[in-house]
Amino acid sequence: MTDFGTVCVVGLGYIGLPTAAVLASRGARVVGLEINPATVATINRGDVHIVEPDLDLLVREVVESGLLRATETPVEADAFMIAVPTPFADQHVPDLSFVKAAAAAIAPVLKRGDLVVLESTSPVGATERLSQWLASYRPDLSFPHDTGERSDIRVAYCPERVLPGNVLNELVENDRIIGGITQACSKAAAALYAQFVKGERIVTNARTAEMCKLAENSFRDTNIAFANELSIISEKLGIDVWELIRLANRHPRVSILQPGPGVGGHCIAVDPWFIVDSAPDEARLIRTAREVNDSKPHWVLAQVEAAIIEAGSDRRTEGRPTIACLGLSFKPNIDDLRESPALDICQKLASRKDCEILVVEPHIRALPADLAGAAELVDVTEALSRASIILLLVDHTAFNDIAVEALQDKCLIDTRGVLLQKLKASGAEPDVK
Ligand code: SAJ
Repeated sequence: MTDFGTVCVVGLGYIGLPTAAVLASRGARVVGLEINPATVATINRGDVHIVEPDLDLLVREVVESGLLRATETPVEADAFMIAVPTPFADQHVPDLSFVKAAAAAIAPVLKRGDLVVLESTSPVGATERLSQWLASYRPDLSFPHDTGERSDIRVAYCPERVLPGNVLNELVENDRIIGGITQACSKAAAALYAQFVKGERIVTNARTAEMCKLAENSFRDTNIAFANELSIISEKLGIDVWELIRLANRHPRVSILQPGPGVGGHCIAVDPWFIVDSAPDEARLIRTAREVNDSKPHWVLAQVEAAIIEAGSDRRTEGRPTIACLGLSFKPNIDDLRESPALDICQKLASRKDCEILVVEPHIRALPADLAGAAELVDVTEALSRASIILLLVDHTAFNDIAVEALQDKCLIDTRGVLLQKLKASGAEPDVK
């Protein structure tokens, strides 16, 4: 049982809903505050509006047991966990309007002794601003940015760090970084997370916790950028980048990540910009990594362009060449198309008039609206039999079954190296871009 009688989770999205459900499954009384009425209705029926393994079962269980309910109306609680979007606006400037709106929503129901935790990925200083916003809405209460350890309300930052596709497991098992504005704030937040986190709860200050989250995703972005840059250099120098990375990684202190068509998702391609915005002159490597990763889809498109030109002068293709795009999602074995470089590449190809586009994406049933009509969703067998250019964009496990024979006489552009390695292992001399 939790020490916090009622916990209010603000924002029932990819992070808020699993967090609310896991907390409720540990016996806490949880109220989910959500602005979208359709989401509120869905959850109160015991259903889910997002795809995440086993989340549907857990939500049904805790809604049926009465421990989780969703509402559009703020209610009193002992702890508030804010998990709302923090996108960036023009010029990559962080947009904290959803956090501010969350503060405005919960401020009227705050009472002395309450804890407010921000989980959304945020620029350094956001937790203090949250405290200031709350104080401006509730001048009758004291807040930690102003009165320190004696504050009526405790405010802390605790970033989510779960991997989409493995959220329920990582929510419980991962270590958590907890940064209170004061030590009393950290202590209160650590007690809340002790209710459902088995991983270690490590306490620091709010600014370090905010930067820690940004540093984690920037670390990954920078390392992927290194792999992507290597792939471009290797192509120029006639080297197989996949073999190169495999060999370099045999060094005991080298661990290069994998190149791809670019970096997608709503975290790694976004969060580094929060650091760049805070320290534009200093964050040189972080900015360049972003630019390298953002430019990778254009490099892939240039390769396709070259293949189309070649196909035009090739007797294998009559009329418009047919291109099979394998994969649309932002990473393997999921259905999430948000900020997907594969989707971006397919959209640009589909807008061309000089080729026919087939899309294979085993995790969706219909193409997104802007591709429907301009491309055709087919299965892998049909794609391989109709296309002369095969463009592998996502390393879905399902594509491992593609037979080497099916690639004969095809032009292969393999952004993940999966089919290329298979062809090389078979001894075939691949026709690759
Ligand atoms: N990618 C590569 N090469 C690689 C690894 C990844 O091109 O070697 C690409 C993927 O294909 C994808 C993108 O990077 O397009 C991001 O995928 P990911 O699996 O690296 O990360 P996300 O965005 O699903 O989740 C990340 C995680 N952060 C880290 O691993 C540091 C997760 O723990 C965070 O909670 C999440 O961001 C978040 O919400 O911030």
